[in-house]
Amino acid sequence: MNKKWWQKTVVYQIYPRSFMDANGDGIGDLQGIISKLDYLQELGIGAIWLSPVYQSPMDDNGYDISDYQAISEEFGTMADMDELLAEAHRRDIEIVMDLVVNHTSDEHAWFVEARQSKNNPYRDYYIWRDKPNGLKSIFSGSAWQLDEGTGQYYLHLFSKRQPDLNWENPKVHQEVYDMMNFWIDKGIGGFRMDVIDLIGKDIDQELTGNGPRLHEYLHEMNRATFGDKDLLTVGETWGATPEIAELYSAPEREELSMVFQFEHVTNTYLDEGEKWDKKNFSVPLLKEIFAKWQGLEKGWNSLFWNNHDLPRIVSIWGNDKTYRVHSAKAFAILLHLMKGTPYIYQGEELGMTNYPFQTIEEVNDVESRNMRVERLEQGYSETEILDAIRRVGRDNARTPMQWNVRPHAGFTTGKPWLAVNPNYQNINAEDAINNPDSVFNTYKALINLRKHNDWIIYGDFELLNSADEVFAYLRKYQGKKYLVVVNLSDQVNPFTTGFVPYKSVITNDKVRQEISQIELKPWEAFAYEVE
Ligand code: TEU
Ligand code: CA
Repeated sequence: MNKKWWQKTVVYQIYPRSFMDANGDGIGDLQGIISKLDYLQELGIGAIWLSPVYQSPMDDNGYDISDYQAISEEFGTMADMDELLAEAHRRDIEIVMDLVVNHTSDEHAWFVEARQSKNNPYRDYYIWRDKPNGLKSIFSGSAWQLDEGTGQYYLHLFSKRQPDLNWENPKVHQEVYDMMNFWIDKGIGGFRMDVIDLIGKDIDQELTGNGPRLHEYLHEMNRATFGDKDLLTVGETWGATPEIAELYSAPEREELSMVFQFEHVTNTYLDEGEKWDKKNFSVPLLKEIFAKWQGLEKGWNSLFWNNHDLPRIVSIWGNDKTYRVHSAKAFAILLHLMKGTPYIYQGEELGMTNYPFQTIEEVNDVESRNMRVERLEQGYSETEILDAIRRVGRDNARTPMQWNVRPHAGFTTGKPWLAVNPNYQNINAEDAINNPDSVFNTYKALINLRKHNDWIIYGDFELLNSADEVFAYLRKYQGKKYLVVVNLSDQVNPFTTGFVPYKSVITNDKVRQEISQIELKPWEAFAYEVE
């Protein structure tokens, strides 16, 4: 097997706006990140996925880029970026940049030019039609916006300030590859590719995800940029099945290292098109989905519960009240002992929770705000809308990191751009580091285990039969067996097995001497080497 650094590492995602504010303006920044690198080194991660820090009018908090080769003033300067790279490398941490090339900002020079006239040389960098078709924006409403000046409509699959680039134009490819090589030359560790499954779209067929030319483009990108470098590349692919994931990540296809698949998210609570409607968490379905993905043969998995678009795992599937610590650790143990590269989203290692939004004024996110306008028109009540935002709104993940018990959780000395969760007195990094029983120390232990145990990286995966709410699996490697058992429930659940525990790997409870016939406590999770 072809062993790569990115198969052995654990990646930590930073949402810069909300991580650490060094200059007191209430917005997280690059110097803030640099000041917390020691914290990340202590946690043990090997790479940071940095959400966008490029120049941007911040309509979608940086996912609307107006200059790919400049740093947003809010976040710092290119000198700060170079310093971050150097300081991270000094601690053996790679920096993986966010590559957002399905669309730009409407303030990007290419779009400013493109909308000047129908025959502007940049017109073809974007997608124009005389009449809209039925395509919908992922952020509500039509995906077409009339450009008054030239009388045509441009496509925007996200906000109207995020016009889609025209990937049918080879000049766009070259611009993107040049920009990628600029960052590669700076020494970055790779790219996380935003909604990359949309770039091969067939607009007139109203086909957006997994379009006909997608893999041709990615292969070309690989050859023109990172292909001969040892970089981590991960595509955000909402529509990927294991078959599709192999197209992206089978090494001989020369595309990406891995993709983020979302089946475990969409099938259980965030069904496409109806994200805002309540769906129940089904553990049997979760088991089925993971067992299927763990069987991926020709590619490589990424493993995650959270990112900046998703609700906090302890709140959506765990129990963020009575069993917050136990359930946060249970999800960590369940995921980090599977096969694939784990990603931790900032604050997940503290067991941070969703935010108790009371009014729409507290909400910043463009997706949530657009949804509200649309749903009010459709007759939903303000209460129903806020319920949905509290459950799955993106700002739940975006409230500032909780560092300590000082005002605003030590995130800023100013006024934070988004309110800090009031529970920071109990949930914060400083307390967590010093408490051996904290969620943080379970994450730290899991990351450390991965560094020293190849079975976690390469072992085979086998799902075991168990009670509905119990997730139990076996990893097998070089003649040894490792049993992982997690009770994903507030209830006690039975567990029966023929295995004898030989050596404890990790647990969120007391080490058991015997496991052949036991009652699992609520959210109990453990792993043993077994015979
Ligand atoms: O997300 C893609 C995407 O489809 C999400 O917007 C998703 O549908 C939604 O957030 C689920 O709640 C990526 C980025 O991760 C996201 O932050 C950006 O807003 C989006 O692309 C546009 O760049
Ligand atoms: Ca700042």
